[in-house]
Amino acid sequence: MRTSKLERKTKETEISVSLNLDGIGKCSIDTPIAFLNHMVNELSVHSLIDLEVKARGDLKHHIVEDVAIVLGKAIKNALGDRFGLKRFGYAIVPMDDALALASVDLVQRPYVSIKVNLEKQRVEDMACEDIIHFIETFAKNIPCTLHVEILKGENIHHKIEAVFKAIALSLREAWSYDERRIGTPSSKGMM
Ligand SMILES: [Mn+2]
Repeated sequence: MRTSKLERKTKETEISVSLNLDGIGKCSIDTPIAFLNHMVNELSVHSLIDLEVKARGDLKHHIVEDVAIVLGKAIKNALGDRFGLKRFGYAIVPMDDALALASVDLVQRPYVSIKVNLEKQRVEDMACEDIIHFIETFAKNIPCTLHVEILKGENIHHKIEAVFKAIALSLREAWSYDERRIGTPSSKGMM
């Protein structure tokens, strides 16, 4: 079982994350931001990580950023040497009118490209720029390469939710084991 626990306390926030990458998608997400809880819940359910997150802090932006850092680093710790993994994963996920694509490479070279057309500044109780910041910060702390694109859609809640589901499915694929792979899935000999 690939598990990890991580806590981070600063003058701005207090975050704790506990996870099992080889879980069943059982989660308890407790932050003061309802839409963030909803999206991190989607990440857990569709990537099948068992995940406990507790976060408190002074400002929403700080909480969003620090949850992304701690969650990303906890995944990094659980992944270990990344030997035997499929390494790549991708998904195209619909949610009613919305269609989103995510593609991930678990090589430890952080690069994030997010191509989304969000016409509104907010969704539910979050600023859209904070959602984008979450995705960026999360991927950079895993670290991995992540490309995200919203292919179409009208409803902003659907569009963002489809993105999170696509990221979850991509990660699940990428960190699953390839039975035929011995050692590191890289011609360099390291990830
Ligand atoms: Mn929803």
